[in-house]
Amino acid sequence: MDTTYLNLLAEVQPQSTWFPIDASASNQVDSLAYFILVICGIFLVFNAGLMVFFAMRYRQQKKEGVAVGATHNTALEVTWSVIPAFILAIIFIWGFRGFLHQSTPPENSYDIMVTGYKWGWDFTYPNGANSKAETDPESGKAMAPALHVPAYQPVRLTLQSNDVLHSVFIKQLRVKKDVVPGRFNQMWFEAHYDEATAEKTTIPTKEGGTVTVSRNVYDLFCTEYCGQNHSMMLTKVYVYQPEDYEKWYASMTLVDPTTPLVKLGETIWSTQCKSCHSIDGSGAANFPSWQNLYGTTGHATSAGPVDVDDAYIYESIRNPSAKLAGKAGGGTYGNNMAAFPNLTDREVRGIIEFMKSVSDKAKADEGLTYGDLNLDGTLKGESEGEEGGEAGEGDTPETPEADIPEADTPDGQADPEGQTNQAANAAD
Ligand code: HEC
Ligand SMILES: [Cu+2]
Repeated sequence: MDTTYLNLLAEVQPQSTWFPIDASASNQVDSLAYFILVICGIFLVFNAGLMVFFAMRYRQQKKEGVAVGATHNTALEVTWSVIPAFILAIIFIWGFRGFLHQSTPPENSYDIMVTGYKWGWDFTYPNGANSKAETDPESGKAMAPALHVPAYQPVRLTLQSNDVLHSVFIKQLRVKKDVVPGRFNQMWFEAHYDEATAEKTTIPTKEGGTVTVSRNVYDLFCTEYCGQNHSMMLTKVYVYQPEDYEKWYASMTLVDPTTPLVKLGETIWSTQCKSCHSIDGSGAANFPSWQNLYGTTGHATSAGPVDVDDAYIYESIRNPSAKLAGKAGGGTYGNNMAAFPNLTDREVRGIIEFMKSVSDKAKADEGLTYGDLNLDGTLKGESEGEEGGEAGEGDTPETPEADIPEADTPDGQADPEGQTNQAANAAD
């Protein structure tokens, strides 16, 4: 089972014994580190040299009795106290200035909120959008959401954790900071843009076309061991030249509040769930497929048989370990899904609607499927859908199918929220 995760790992860039390239304009670490290295080198050679020299020069040659050592030499003792004290003072002042510099984000910083969770990152940009799970540009494998930043502008990250201790480490930018539950930590950097090592890539625009951008790619690590899938938190930092960052920023899809729920759910599935959950029954040996899942009665789980309804799905997403899905041949799939605390309730609602649309059992109940809807949420066969919605209510407390056609009306918002609360209450 664990080997499945190996497929999901983003790949680490080649490592080196020396400092990785310095992509930071705000970096005050390297010079001090090299200074300390040189001081240490000088004293290593000096001390070891003296030791060898004395051992040879004053080696006992004749058996003439014990030498009488000098007990004091004031000049020598003052020298070897004052010089190191002076060097230590330089290191302290240098280091402290760097520490202050690093802990004081400039006022014109570009703000990004970072939430660490088991096991991934959520980056929220000033326009309210999040970066989505992506594909590793080097290995082509799925990877946690990445951090996208502009070059030549101070970037301030505000760090918070949804669960346990994590830590953000970007070695090329020389920054590292713990991500602590219940606390907002801050860190900042300003990145260079380096044309020579930049990659060119195309990103989709909002208008449906594509645009080419160039960017530097670095690794972003979690450096606080945070549990079984700690390594899945490895992701990338993309540093764009400023005009390209604008293009990326403009392309970010803010979730349009009028997006119909099924459509919203499909988008989330294809970006965040598809790597494990199929909707056509495939891959069921490793992960439960969503095909014909919704509406199943007596569905086997680690907590006994359940009915797959809104409450069960809500709980499976918010708290996956509560009831582990059972395999067809007996046993469970194990506790192998991370919670998705960052999905909003409306997004969870959307996933539920999408799961219904890929389940015959839900269709039989409600008479309305994803295929009956236009992409903008209106019904293809208007009258047929109305009927289906009303006639199919049955004995379940939720009748969300009837709500889909309303989702794109201005007041359609109220309904999905209500539904979600119902689901949440039922899950309690
Ligand atoms: C890393 C692989 C992985 C990813 C990605 C993943 N899941 Fe899961 N999911 C699992 C596993 C394994 C199980 C079975 C164990 C359990 O019930 O927690 C499961 C179970 C479920 C179940 C219960 C299924 C059943 O048959 O009872 C739901 C619902 C679910 N996941 C929703 C989601 C949603 C929504 C997403 C995306 C936002 C998602 N999962 C992403 C691995 C994954
Ligand atoms: Cu972590």
